[in-house]
This record gives sequence, C-alpha cells and structure tokens, in this order.
Amino acid sequence: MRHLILILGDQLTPDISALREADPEQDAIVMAEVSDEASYTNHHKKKIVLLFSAMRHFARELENNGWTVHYHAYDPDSPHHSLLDVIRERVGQDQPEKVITTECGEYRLDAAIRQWHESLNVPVEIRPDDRFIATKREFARWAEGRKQLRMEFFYREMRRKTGLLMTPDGNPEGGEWNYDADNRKKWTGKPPAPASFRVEPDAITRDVIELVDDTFSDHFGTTDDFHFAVTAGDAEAALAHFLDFALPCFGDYQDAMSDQEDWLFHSILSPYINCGLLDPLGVCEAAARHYYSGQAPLNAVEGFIRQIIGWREFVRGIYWLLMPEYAKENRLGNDRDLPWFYWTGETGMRCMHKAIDATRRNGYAHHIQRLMVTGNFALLAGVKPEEICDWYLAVYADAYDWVELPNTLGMVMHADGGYLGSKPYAASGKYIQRMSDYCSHCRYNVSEATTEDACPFNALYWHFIHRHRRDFEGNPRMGMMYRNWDRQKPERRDALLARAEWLLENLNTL
Ligand code: FAD
Ligand code: DLZ
Ligand code: SF4
Repeated sequence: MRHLILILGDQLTPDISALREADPEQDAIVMAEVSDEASYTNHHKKKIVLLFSAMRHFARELENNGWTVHYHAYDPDSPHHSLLDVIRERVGQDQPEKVITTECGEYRLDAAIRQWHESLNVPVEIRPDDRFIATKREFARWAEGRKQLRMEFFYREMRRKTGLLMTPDGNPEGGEWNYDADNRKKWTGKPPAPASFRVEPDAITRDVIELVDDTFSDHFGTTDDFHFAVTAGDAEAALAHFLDFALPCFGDYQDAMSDQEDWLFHSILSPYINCGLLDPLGVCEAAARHYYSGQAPLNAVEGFIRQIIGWREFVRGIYWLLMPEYAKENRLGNDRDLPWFYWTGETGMRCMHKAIDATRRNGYAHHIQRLMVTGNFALLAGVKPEEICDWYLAVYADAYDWVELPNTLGMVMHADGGYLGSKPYAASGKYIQRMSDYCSHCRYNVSEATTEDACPFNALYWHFIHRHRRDFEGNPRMGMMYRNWDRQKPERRDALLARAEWLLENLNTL
C-alpha cells in the first residue's frame, strides 16, 4: 500500500484535503469509532449516534466509489481505545509509505496526532483543513496588534473575501453591513414556526442507536426520537427545508425564545456543518440566492450569513490563536461548582428548565437559550469556566472544542478578560421576560428581586455588577449599570445582595 488516509468523525466531506490526489488503487482509508473519542467528555447520546451513523454512511459511500475503507466499528471489548491504536495496527499490517490526514479541529487531538510519527515510524502528513473561509494564518494576521478583537470588523473582511451580499461596486447589499437591530422581535405564536426537519432512522442508524443505548447508557441525554440527517443528501434536504420554511423569519425572531417551541426559526444546521456533511460557504451562497430571488428579506439572510462567515470563523480563529492557554483562563476568578440541575433540568426556574430539558431531549438548544439563559445563569452565579465549558462540550450535537470553548469561555463567561466581546452578556430576568413567555409559566416572579419568590436572575444580576465593580466600572458600555446600582437606596442594595448571597448558597435548590 502507498498511503493510509485517516478520516476523522468530523471530516465527512468527500473532497476533504486528505483525499486529494489519492488513488483508490494504491491507497486505503481508515475510519474508527473508538472509546477515547466517544468518551473524552460525557457526549450527548444523540451526538454519538449522529457521528457514528454519519461515519458509517460516509464509509459506505466511499466503498461504493471504489475505495478500500478499513472501518473500525465501536466494540466495547476492543483492545483499541484510541485512534492511534487503530492506526498503529494498520500501519503494522499494511506498511504504508506514509499516513495522511487533514488537521484535526480540536487542540487535544491535534497535538497528539502531531506526535504520531514518532511512535509509528512512518511520516504523518497533516494537511490544512480548507473547509473554512479564513485560514488560521489569515486570522492571525488580521488579529495582529489588536488589543481586543471585534467580530464585526472581521466579518466585513469575510464579506469582502467571499463577495456574499456585496454589490458589484464593493458595498454591502442594502447599504448596511449588519441588520441586527431589526432582529429582536418577541415571538407570540405567529407566524407559526415550521415543523422541524426529520429523517427517520434507517437500518444503519437503528443499529447505532442500539449500540449507544447499550454502551453509553450513562451518557447525557436520550436517543429517543432521533431524527437528524446522517448523510450529505439528507443534510442538503435539511438546508432546503430551512431556506424554504424558516429563513424568511430567521432575522425577526433570531433572539426570541418560546415555552412551547424548541426550534423556532433556527436552521439546526450546525451539527451537519461541523461534521462536514454541509459546506459552510455553500450554505451561505444558498441563503444569498434566496435573498436575490425575493424569497427571504435582507435582515434574515444577512443575519444568517453573519453567524457563519462572521461568528463561526471568528471563534475558530481565536481558538487557534490562543490555545492551549486559552482553555485555562478564569479572569473573573469564578470558583463555584456547576449546579447539578444542569444535568437533570430539575429546577423551578422555567427558562432554565425548558432550555436544559430541550438540550437533554434534542442535543440542541438555540443560541439565545445557550447565551442568555444557561450561559447567563452560569456567569451570574460565578461558575468555574472549566465546568461550564465541559457541560457545553458534552450536551450539544454540534459541540467541538474549537467552537464551544470561545463561545462559552469568551462570549458567555467573559473569562478571557473581554478579548472576544466588549462586555459580558449579563442580564436580569427582565431580558428573558422581554424575549420569551417563560416567566408566565414560572414559579418565580420576574417583577420581584428580593422576595422569597423573586426571580433568581434579578438579585444575581446586581450581585454580579457589584462584585465585579473593579472589572467593569471603567467599561463605557457598563457605566449606566453602575449608575443605576449606585442610585438605588442603600437598604435596597443590601436586600438585593442578601437575597443573592442566599441564592448562591442554595443554587442546587432553585
Ligand atoms: P442558527 O441560529 O440557525 O445559525 C446558523 C449557523 O451559524 C449555525 O448553524 C452555526 O454554524 C453558525 N453560528 C451561529 N452562531 C454561532 C456562534 N456563536 N459561533 C459559531 N457558529 C455560530 N455552535 C456550535 O456549532 N458548536 C458549539 O459547540 C457551540 N457552543 C456554544 C456554546 C455557547 C455557550 C454559546 C452561547 C453558543 C454556542 N454555539 C455553538 C453557537 C450557536 O449557539 C450554535 O451554533 C447554534 O445555536 C446552532 O444552531 P443552528 O444551527 O440552529 O444555528
Ligand atoms: C466527537 C467524536 C466522537 C463522539 N467519536 C469519534 C470517533 O469515534 N472517531 C472519530 O474519528 N472522531 C470522533 N469524534 C470527533 C473527534 O473526537 C474530534 O472531536 C474531532 O475530530 C475534532 O475535530
Ligand atoms: Fe426565568 Fe426568572 Fe422568568 Fe422564571 S421568572 S422564567 S427564572 S427569568
């Protein structure tokens, strides 16, 4: 054999760089389901089903196209626990001239693969992952010399680079770069949210569901009602479903939350984009076509494209710029354990219960639930960044360290000192009330802050403002909050702090 080509679980893209110039006559492919990857965090059961089933479908497609694929299916009794174990055995049997792979998305595994040549005694060629708009080097060059990085300016570069929603004379379509201000409507049930896209599990997926139920029964979540796409064809159908039925309202209700609806007008495409079943640029081009053909308004299409060529690329750039030190940051000095209800959803706080319960059932919660409910609570409660990051890495079907970490540690927890965002997204219950109908189903009273039944977010918010005065008082975007705090009567401030202290002591009972 000439080359042994390793394809990882999130590299399910037919033209992945490792496969370029490869020859099915001389080269062979390795794919492996292994315990080290399936268990390095408490992955949601649906995430494992998605990846194993998508890997198996991808391997079958490669075989149909004439490739030899050595597929290591998961076996709890296998002596091969790691990808290296599997590769080592194949290298021993096939004696390839070299191993080829595309660079891994996570620092943990990437660092390990970069050492493999030492123990394998064959060269390991690691090719760039060019499924992103910006290369790592391009991002580093853009970031150089900037004290703080702002997504908006990077996003404009990506708009220019891709030409997405740009006029022929180089201006942003509609005259503005960003229509976020139009994207803050509360959803009151109308227009109705589209039914979520569903694929019924085929025989391969059903086998994997059985495997996961048997072998990963202690992992978070459930396999019940698994309906994710597991092939590129079905992921394309999921994209078409989003474009036709949800994109037109995506902008208006991007920040909305609902007690009744899990998915609203979101795309639910991140699990597919992140494992390679969908191409991010292709997704954006398809959305742009819907704008030009008059099927979706500009605020929706721009908002959607910004999430992908803006935020997604931006967080990846930050991850590779700052790892591995980034993962250890804790600039707000948080030391509280993650409350247990994050794993059970058993809390009287309706917004938290609904977000966590949807997460448990679906391996999914939309961005505002992640940022302004579960994230906001962890920020206000001063949870250790490491623990909340591990939670987010475990519980979502789209979670990979490179995208989860900057979102959680940087955007939510502000643990990087504001490198990623100019101010923390801390908010009281008022924000949740404005953007959702949760509060009317809650045992707590969102209009109260100090009483026994008062919404916990309220007093915790002021405690956060008070305890981090030194961190944020000088921040021009936070000045008004400090003026509001200082304006309150001393008795009121004392009562708020006392209530917050009690809440912090009793988090697990809320
Ligand atoms: P939509 O709302 O339809 O957005 C469209 C696409 O934009 C998404 O599919 C995704 O590819 C991209 N996108 C949107 N927001 C972001 C963002 N902030 N960062 C990166 N890409 C973005 N996203 C992940 O893909 N994996 C994660 O592990 C992850 N962890 C997160 C943790 C926290 C604490 C927060 C606040 C956000 C996290 N996000 C993560 C970002 C975002 O919440 C999800 O991408 C989004 O909810 C996925 O659902 P969707 O496909 O319906 O997205
Ligand atoms: C997330 C995941 C899981 C659950 N299982 C596997 C696996 O068995 N084999 C594999 O090749 N990859 C898996 N992955 C993805 C990797 O752990 C890792 O997160 C990505 O390759 C990082 O980019
Ligand atoms: Fe959440 Fe507070 Fe509203 Fe209850 S009252 S749903 S805890 S914001």
